Amino acid sequence: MRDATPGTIHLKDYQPPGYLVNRTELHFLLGEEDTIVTSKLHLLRNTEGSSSGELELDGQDLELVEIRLDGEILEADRYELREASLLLRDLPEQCLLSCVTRIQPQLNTSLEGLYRSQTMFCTQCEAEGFRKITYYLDRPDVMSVFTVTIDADASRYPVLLSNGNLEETTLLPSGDTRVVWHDPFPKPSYLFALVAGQLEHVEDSFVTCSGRDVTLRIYVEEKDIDKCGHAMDSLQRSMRWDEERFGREYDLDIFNVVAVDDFNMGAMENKSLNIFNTSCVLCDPDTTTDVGYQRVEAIVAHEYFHNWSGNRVTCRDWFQLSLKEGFTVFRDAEFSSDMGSRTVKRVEDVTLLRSAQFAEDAGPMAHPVRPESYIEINNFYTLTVYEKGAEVVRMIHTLLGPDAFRAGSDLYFERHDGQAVTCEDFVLAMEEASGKDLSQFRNWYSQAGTPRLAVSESWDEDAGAYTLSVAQSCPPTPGQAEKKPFVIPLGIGLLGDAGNLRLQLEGEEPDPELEDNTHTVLMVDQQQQDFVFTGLPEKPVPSLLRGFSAPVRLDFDYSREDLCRLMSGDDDGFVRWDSAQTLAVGVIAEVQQQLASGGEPVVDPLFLQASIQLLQDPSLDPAMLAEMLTLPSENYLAELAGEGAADVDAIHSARRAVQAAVGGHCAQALEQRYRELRVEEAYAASGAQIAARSLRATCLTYLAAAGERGLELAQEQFSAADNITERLSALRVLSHFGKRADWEQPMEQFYKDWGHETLAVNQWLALQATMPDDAAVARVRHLMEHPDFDIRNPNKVRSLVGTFAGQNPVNFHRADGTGYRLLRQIVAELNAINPQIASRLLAPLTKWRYYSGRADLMRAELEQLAALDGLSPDVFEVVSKSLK
Ligand code: B3K
Ligand code: ZN
Repeated sequence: MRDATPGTIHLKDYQPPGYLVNRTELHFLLGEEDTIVTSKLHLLRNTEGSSSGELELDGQDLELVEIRLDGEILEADRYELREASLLLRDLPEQCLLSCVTRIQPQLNTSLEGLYRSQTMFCTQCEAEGFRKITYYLDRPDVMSVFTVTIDADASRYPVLLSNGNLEETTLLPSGDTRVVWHDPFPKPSYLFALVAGQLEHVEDSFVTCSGRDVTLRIYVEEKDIDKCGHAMDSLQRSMRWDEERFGREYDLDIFNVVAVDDFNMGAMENKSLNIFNTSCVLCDPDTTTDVGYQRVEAIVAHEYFHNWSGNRVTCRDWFQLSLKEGFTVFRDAEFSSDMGSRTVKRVEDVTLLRSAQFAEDAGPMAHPVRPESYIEINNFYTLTVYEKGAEVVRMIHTLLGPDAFRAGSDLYFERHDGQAVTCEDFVLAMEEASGKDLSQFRNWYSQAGTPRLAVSESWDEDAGAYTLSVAQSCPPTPGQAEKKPFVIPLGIGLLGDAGNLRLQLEGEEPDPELEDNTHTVLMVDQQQQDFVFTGLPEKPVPSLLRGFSAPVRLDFDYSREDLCRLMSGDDDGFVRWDSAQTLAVGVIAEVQQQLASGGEPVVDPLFLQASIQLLQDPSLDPAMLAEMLTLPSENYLAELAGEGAADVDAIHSARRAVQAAVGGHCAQALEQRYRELRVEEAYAASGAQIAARSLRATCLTYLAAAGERGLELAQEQFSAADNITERLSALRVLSHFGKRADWEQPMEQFYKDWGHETLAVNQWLALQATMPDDAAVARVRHLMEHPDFDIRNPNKVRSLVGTFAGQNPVNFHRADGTGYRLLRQIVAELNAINPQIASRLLAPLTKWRYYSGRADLMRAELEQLAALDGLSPDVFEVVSKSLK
């Protein structure tokens, strides 16, 4: 909590630590009222740090019971207790510092440090939670070998876990059990973990490429023991994939995963003891949707991959967060692409990037992939650091090619194993292994904002020459008015009447070796560049930004006919989807104008025809077709409208009108696909079944937008479904397009049937939070009083309030301001309970500059938050930067 204005931490002020902690011995006495933590830190002065004997250990909300130096009690005048640290002076070069602290995990609602989740103890230390456990050099560049002893009442806490290997289990005279865990790999404190509770586990194994047998365990509450199969399979697949694709072998004999209900994010990669939010590990057809199954696979993989990209090689400081997160997201995206459909995965990632990361990059919290300053590091676990960071790694992969990229990755891991390093070290390894110069490319790490490419064409019929002129720019972001040009790999092809044309760039020798010369990647590295293609038989349609080769916005003035050609005929799956999106954006904008001038909406027949053609194209994978038919989201349309111009009601009505027109025009084809794709077999989270259900849900949405038939089919689907995916997609259609009489009974029925399953209830809350009807705000308030709602549980808060603010634009942005007020009130309450969640929840209010006619209302709520007593640094940072 804040007394004075929280300070800003700057990358430029980085200093190596004055001391290193060679070994860390921790002893925990877990109790119901108090937990006593005794630490023994084997300290050694750092030759690279400043040479004074001064040491400032981080510590927060701790009660210091005793402190000793080399066995002798330290008198109070030998140290200074500060608000968030313990200062020691005149320390020898080498010493043993022991501290006894008392903490109360049962009162820790921030879910950072050691805390209680239901009946168990668990930890979350990244980024700076360890300092809530004991005084320590709580920074990632201090790596230490940990030995952890836990004493606890075995009847309450039969399972006692920490990192590394279990060395000893003893029964103490007090009746408590004592366990000792030792982790041989030096690690920073943020990777420390402890779990104690009444847990069951499933066990399997994995034989590594060098033949070592690894025991794999997933610990859960007894009631969830049947929901671990998918996560276990995903873990084994991830381990194999990381060996094959990145040459990374697992390094201990045991790998544990624990599921906890109260968790601030998805999961945490603590060394050999990953802790997961239950929502990101448990899977069952009645509680987990298809998307949920895919997410579990991706998150299990992500956390596992951190064992190398994050744990063995970690970050020097938190400004380097993307070093581990961007790289690991890139790795998990590659894994998911290899496990399923590469194009669909790419489309999903781009959808997230465009609708949310681009908005972040255009908002008051915009920051580079490697930020230069922060007030609260927890505010920087962002889409920019994760998703844009992964795009930056992907561009390096594109620029180097797969082999040189792998060589760079091998070099990086080999050179820096056991070290805490920087993004610069990663780029250097990539440069050295490939011989490529990435000097200018580094701008992606230091400059915020989404670059814009304005592309135009000219055609010289006589010469058969086609010129693409590319201009790049990047809007100003906080603290960065001017930007230097980026290196932007621009994947392209040229589409002719009979398919993609052979490419010959002026001034380049034709490459006879090249089998596929219909695709190339242009290097855009200046503000303005021309690329001339020669020897063309006809004026082509350019297929631009293939595979979404760079995280940029691209403008090209396509005719609708050309977009239809790309949509049906281009070789690149991403461009096919993107052309459908661009077409839809134009059609929706046109309808929005018609409605604004009081006219009847007329949807371009070309668009309706294109939709029919897509539906009848047997060559398209149903999952891809579902993506192509899905209209751009209201959030994305608002983002495209730009600052001061987003009119959520008009966007909603126009999008609805287009849905209804497509649904009406294509009714027969939609119903036919809907019927054909019905899955007869029992539920399986297989690619084929997931694709079928996804396209069926898309068809059902259009049919319901157009009239009663869709609602009838949705009622049937709801009753017949053997899985939550189809139950929820039916309920969504009924509650978004039907009348109260259509959805009320099934909504109640769902709760009657699945009210005992927390994860199902969370999705039921989330669905109701998205309903576009007039009663939405009242409904959300009512559900906040529901016995299943708990403000202390982040999953509940995210499901109900986060979903409302983020995915119900017409109601969040109501002209009467009640949506904003609701969010402000819960953020104010959460500020005192769980600042991390409070600050995250706040994001939709920070976009006030976008919403026409609403900016004052939104600002007023932010101002009220700014005036709150005891504002946490987390909320303070977001509110103050948003109001600037
Ligand atoms: N590294 C954690 C995130 C920690 C967030 C702390 N506020 C999970 C992940 O990215 O894998
Ligand atoms: Zn991560």
